[in-house]
Formats: sequence, structure tokens, C-alpha cells
Amino acid sequence: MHLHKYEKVWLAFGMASLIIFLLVIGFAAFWKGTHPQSHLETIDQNNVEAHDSFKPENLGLTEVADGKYKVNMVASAFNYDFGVDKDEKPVKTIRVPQGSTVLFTITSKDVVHGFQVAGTNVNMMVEPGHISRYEAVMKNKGEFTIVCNEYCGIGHHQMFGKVEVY
Ligand SMILES: [Cu+2]
Repeated sequence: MHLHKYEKVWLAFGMASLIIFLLVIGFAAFWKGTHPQSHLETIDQNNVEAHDSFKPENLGLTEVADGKYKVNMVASAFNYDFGVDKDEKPVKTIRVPQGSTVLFTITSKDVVHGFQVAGTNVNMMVEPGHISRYEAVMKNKGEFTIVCNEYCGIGHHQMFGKVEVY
């Protein structure tokens, strides 16, 4: 079979770009740890407390095993509910040791919110009726701001919190 020179060049270009794209995806997935959030679980947005993860006493940070943590949260306009501390004050900062694995679980009571821990891989869309989960290893020390990155209304800018890795 005879192929024209330009056809060969074009085929080589096509195959090379496919390989480059696969390398980029592979690098992001296996090296940088980027993966899509779960969208498999649904929930009644008007009764999120019925779900075990979102009962008021289960909100916030819990250590599940050595170096393994989970954070349960409920987003609503315009707040992230991380539960309350021992003085009944709302928790705004999540503190975890460096190198720990943290599973973030969040849902929304009203509209679509975002949940991004700036400077980490944690970046989720929080949709009413769905449970979003993302597990991340906190590799770097520091203070990371939690922001809502989906415009959710007039108080959007008031939705924030903090993850402190020590
Ligand atoms: Cu928002």
C-alpha cells in the first residue's frame, strides 16, 4: 500500500498527539492524584440530616484510623457547616497533621455550591441531591483557604473556611 508523504506526516501527527494526551492524563491521574469526584450517591436535599454523615453530631473532623481522617460538611447559602466545637461555637478551621489522608464528604441543602481547598487537589462541585466525596493526602504544611467557587447568590463571598496542616 502506498501512502503519500503528507498522509504519513498527518498520521504521525495524529498518533503523537494521542500519545501526548494519554501521557498528560496519566500524569494528572497517577502522579498528581487528580480524579473526578463521586457522583454516585444521592440524598434528599430537604432532609440531609437523615443521612448518617450529615447528622449534626457527625459533622466536622473525625479521626477514623491512624493518619486517616474524614470531614463531613453541609453547604448552604451562605455557609459551610463543619459542626460545632465543645463551646458550641461553629467550627471554621479543620486541623490535620501533615501527610494525613482526609476524606471530604459534602452535600448541599439548597443550590449548587463549590468546595475548593485552595492550593490542594480538593475541588468539588456540591450539588443539591448529591453527595460529593474527595479523598486527598495533605502533603504540604500550611493554611489552606476553603472557598466556594460556584456563584451561589448574594452572600457567596461569605462562604469560606480553613484547612490547617501542621
Ligand atoms: Cu458560593
